[in-house]
Amino acid sequence: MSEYMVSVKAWALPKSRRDEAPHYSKAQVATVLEQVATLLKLKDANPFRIRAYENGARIIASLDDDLWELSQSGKITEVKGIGKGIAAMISESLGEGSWGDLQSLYDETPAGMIEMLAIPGIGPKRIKQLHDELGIDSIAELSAACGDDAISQLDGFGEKSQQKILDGIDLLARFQGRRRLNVGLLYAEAFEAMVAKIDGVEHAQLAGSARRRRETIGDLDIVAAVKPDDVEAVTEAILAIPDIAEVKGAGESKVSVVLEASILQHDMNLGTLDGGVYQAIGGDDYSGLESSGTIDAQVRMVPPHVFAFTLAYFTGSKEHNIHMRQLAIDKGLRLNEFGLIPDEKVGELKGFEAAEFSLPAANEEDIYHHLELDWVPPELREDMGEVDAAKAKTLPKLVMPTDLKGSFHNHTILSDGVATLEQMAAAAMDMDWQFLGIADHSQMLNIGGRQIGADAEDLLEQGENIRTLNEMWADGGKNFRLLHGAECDILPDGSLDYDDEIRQQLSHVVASVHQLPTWRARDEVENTEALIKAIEDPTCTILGHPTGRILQVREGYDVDMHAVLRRMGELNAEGELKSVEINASPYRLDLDWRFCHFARDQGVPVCINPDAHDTAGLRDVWFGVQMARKGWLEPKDLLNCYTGEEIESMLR
Ligand code: DGT
Ligand code: CA
Ligand code: ZN
Repeated sequence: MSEYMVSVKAWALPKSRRDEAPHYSKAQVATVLEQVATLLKLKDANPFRIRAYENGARIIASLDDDLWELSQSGKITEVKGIGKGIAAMISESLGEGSWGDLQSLYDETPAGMIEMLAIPGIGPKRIKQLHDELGIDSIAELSAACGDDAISQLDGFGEKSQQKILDGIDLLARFQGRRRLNVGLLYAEAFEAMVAKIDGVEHAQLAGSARRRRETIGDLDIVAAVKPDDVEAVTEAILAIPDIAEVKGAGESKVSVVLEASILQHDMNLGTLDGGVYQAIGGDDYSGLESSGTIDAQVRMVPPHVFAFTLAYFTGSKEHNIHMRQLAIDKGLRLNEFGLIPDEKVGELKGFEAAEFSLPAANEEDIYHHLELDWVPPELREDMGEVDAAKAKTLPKLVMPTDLKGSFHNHTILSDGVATLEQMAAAAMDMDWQFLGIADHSQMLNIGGRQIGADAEDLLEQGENIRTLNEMWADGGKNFRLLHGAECDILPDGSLDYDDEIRQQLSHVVASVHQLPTWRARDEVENTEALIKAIEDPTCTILGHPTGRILQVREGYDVDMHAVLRRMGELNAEGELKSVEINASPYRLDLDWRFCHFARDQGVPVCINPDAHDTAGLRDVWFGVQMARKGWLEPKDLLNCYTGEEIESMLR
């Protein structure tokens, strides 16, 4: 049974954050109507009443006209589907900020029943039944009842629905807490832009783990430069942002809020996912959670001359900060979020008062220079050697997205992609790439009993098509080529899918494990042996998503990655080309960035692969670049940064 802690925000009627009417937005009114309909369902209320609120929510949400104007002119009752009662309620809420007698409806519903609504696959009707028959009032109680096998005994439930509920609780628990980098950054960029354009905010910048490009994000940290006299007004303006679901705190210099998905302006598009990833994350249930999710965010307001220090401090990491602070102490300086302060000047003074004596810093560079360090890119601030390298002036010149000239592992309609060769090639040319590696799944691959991979015959035909296209581009003087590879399954014994003679006809082979259950059931020794056997196959060029992890869903299988990378290093030293992939899908980011450094030191070239399943998916390389940067890699360490011609001659 589930050991996860689950805590979902209960519902509350919005409180007006404005001094004057209209007190709420159309979206807020629609949300309340929808919530009321659900609360009424939890009470088993009159179906006509429920329907009235449901319809009302839908109509208001899709209304073109200004709701406040309609309400003031009294025309709101003329809107088809909006009854007198609901119209009056809307007018009251917009005009006066209050919600009539709805508060009691919210109050009388146990918070735990509302929390249970967040579990995928269980609705108000069943929650009411669980409440009435077993007295279940919270997710914790529901989880326990499943563990006691009590749910499967209920009328209308069974083993299957009990398991589905458990899976749903699991999914919800995993989903909470941290969000993947791609999602965290969507919220971060939207919120940062809104804060930055508030009057009185001189500039605002994202800090924290999102700025350091960690693979998952706990909460967002924004630092804003605001003159002390403006702090109150800026605080008010932040709190008036309509996409704030909840205000957790608003102090003198800090605002803590929960952001709603509506801040993203448009629906979150998960794109075409790898079939395996899609299944692993929980399919449509997950998509639903993802696009309705929230994230915590903090804004810290500081006077402009302190901004750089606060930005550096809240960028972290904590470990990097501690190392920096120690360096400062060695120089008789005190480093904190307010300044870099000579000890002898401040004595007992603290905080802003002490900071008046700080050395000046117009930007982060100045802070690092005061300590005789080169500026450290945020991605490197993990206390993994960057402070020493900054002192020795040996920090790497990190790869940038524009350094990439192509990638090696992408899918088309031949396996589970949705775009043709021509479409994928056009998208790659749009990115100014010189080459695009096609690597569709091999024949073995099944997902849910359906063959996803390409038969050998079809694969060879794809090769013909690629040759024709390449000739056309060459004749037209276009510096672009498709590389004909395949993503060959690594079988449990380490051998590769397809016959040798088929693989020998390809420009490159991405060897990947997909039969995760088998590998996860085995120990590290067996898995390491099998992976080494796979990379030793003369046709193997790239080790694809080396551990099979899916972020926030499952760990990879046990494997001694150091041993695998060492062996790959030996093979490269012998003149073979064996590269390890950073799979850039934000669900994977595998090879983990923590191993990049080691791979490079072994002489193993790394490649960043979007593993794209549609044309938009090619843009995922950006996340791979972020991980390569976190892993200290420079263009010369990455196969992607060679020219198309160089790659052609390396692969042949
Ligand atoms: P997250 O939110 O869990 O993804 O990770 P961060 O790195 O954003 O951590 P968070 O939000 O707790 O704090 C933001 C930064 O503030 C953190 O990276 C470093 C700094 N910080 C927080 N607490 C401490 C502390 O106790 N000591 C020091 N030196 N720095 C801290
Ligand atoms: Ca954070
Ligand atoms: Zn793939």
